[in-house]
Amino acid sequence: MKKRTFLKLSAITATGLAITPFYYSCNPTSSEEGDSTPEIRQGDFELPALPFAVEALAPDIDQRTMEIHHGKHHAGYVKKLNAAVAGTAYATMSLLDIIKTVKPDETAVRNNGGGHFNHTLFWKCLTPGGSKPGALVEEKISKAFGSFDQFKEQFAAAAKGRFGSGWAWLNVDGQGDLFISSTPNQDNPLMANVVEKVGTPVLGIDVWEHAYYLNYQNKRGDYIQNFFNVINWNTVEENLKTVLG
Ligand code: MN3
Repeated sequence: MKKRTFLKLSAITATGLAITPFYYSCNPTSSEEGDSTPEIRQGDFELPALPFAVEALAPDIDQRTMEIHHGKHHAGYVKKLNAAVAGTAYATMSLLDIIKTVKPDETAVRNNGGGHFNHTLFWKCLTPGGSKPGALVEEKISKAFGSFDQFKEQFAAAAKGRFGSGWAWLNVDGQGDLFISSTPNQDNPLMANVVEKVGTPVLGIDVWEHAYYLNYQNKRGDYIQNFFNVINWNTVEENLKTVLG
């Protein structure tokens, strides 16, 4: 099979900028090439480039944090994921399928596959200066939470309340409605064999200390509040559309 052919699946936004819907980009094996030849990959996942400059989110997320978070932490998950899948059935699967399939005791694939997936989603959910929620996001948030303020309050509470390291998520459930959840470590709501409630995340916040400690130290609540300044709601809208089909 060829290297991932993301561009084929690109969408054109209202601004004319080509972007790749997150869930398509995670699923390279779903291309129309029809290549069903089993092939044992040695793990060819790659660290995606940031969609903005490392300093572009400052002061909400500072440059040094971004450099280490992307260049060291995320890079580390990719490297360890490639090592973990080498020679296994996971080596021929898309990242999305790996996440959906992984079992609780498959620790290396669970932690590093989750780490790669979660951070790839996370970068796409950020943009300098933030953007405004789209029509579909507004409609779905209003239906699920009553108002945007109530959503914000509940999302922030989930992020703040996660003990230790983990993530808070805005997800789509099986009925196409939104719900908030939180997962420990690098788990995420798509891990059907791992989580209590399965969903498809369209927005996530990393609350590991490596995501904020250099700038915020112990003040996780301040980091969460400022995260709302840099959310890329265009990505969330695209994710939502892709998930709802
Ligand atoms: Mn992280």
